Amino acid sequence: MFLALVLVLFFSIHLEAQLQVGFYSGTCGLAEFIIKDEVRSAFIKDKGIAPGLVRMHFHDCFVRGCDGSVLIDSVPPNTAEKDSPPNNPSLRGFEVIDNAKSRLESVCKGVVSCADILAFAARDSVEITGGLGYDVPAGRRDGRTSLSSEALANLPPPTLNVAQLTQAFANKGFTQEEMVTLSGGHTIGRSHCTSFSNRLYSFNSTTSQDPSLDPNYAAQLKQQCPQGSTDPNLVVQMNPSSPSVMDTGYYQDIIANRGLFTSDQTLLTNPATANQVGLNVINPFRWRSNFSMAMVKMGHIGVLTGSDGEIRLNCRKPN
Ligand code: HEM
Ligand SMILES: *[C@@H]1O[C@H](CO)[C@@H](O)[C@H](O)[C@H]1NC(C)=O
Ligand SMILES: CC(=O)N[C@H]1CO[C@H](CO)[C@@H](O)[C@@H]1O
Repeated sequence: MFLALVLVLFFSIHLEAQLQVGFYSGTCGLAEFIIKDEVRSAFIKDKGIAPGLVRMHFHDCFVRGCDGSVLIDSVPPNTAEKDSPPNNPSLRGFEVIDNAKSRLESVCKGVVSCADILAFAARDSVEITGGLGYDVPAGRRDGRTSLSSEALANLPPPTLNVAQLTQAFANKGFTQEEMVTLSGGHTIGRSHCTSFSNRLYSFNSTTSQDPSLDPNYAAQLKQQCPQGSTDPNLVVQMNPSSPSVMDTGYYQDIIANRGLFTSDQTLLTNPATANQVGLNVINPFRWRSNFSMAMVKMGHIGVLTGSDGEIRLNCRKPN
């Protein structure tokens, strides 16, 4: 009887294992401050750190949940998430996480998970680029597995149409509305030419340039991304009018047929998503608060809590 009670208690606690705002207040009170400080000083040197960390959190959460798996280095023969095509060479900001982690290890050893550091750093990046700050529920623990194949299978490619995007986000528990909201992350940052050059040069067998792309913007992109360029490092800014500001410029771009990816411009092809794009343009406050709420929700995907997983000592390798 007692054993049964213990089991019931164990499982109910286990099921309710949740993240908590202020999780480290008793065990590492300076954690959030230290992370914010590292994000700030990195951002001063390189504005690209902010979009890099926002995207990194997304790529962590969509693959095996927010368990810091995106941070693990490949160890042959395993190819880790970070070395799969959606992440390499485009993902950036790993050093910020490493620097925060080493400071945290020196003040409170083995306490703050890498998955939480990334969640806090993404929030700080939203804030530092002018987005609405939000409390980050914490208590994630780190996973021990990172597989390139899972990044490929779970991260939506930029060629998806609105139905496919809706499905990809539904697979992670999001509504179509939340998908549109989160896509607004593309209001900051950059893209490699390789992520959209098909729209400029090889759209389909009869049409080389995507007709849904504003021809003037296409011409500009062609200058920045010459056909047949062998330089895999060529990049362009997303939302060129304000690439470092968390505003609704992304949605304005879409309305002007200047969404960079097929997956951006496609939001105009469905009545419900097009309507939402328009609402976000008209009411930037709506998007700002929706975005922060959706980021909090994203941070809950598939988290390890309680005694699951571990607190990695080095974010690049399981203990
Ligand atoms: C809706 C499906 C999505 C697709 C298909 C997609 C695809 C992409 C691609 C192809 C890039 C450019 C990578 C490169 O070539 O450098 C990119 C960049 C970026 N994405 Fe997404 N993404 C999506 C959703 C999101 C979400 C949900 C967020 C965050 C909330 C996000 C945040 C970013 C940011 C901030 C960048 C710029 C990264 C940098 O400057 O380093 N994306 N995305
Ligand atoms: C190529 O794209 C154009 C413009 O969207 C379209 O009219 C045409 O039918 C497409 N051709 C093929 C072969 O898919
Ligand atoms: C997904 C989401 O949170 N949508 C909300 C965005 O903001 C509007 C207005 O503030 C709400 O009505 C939506 O539910």
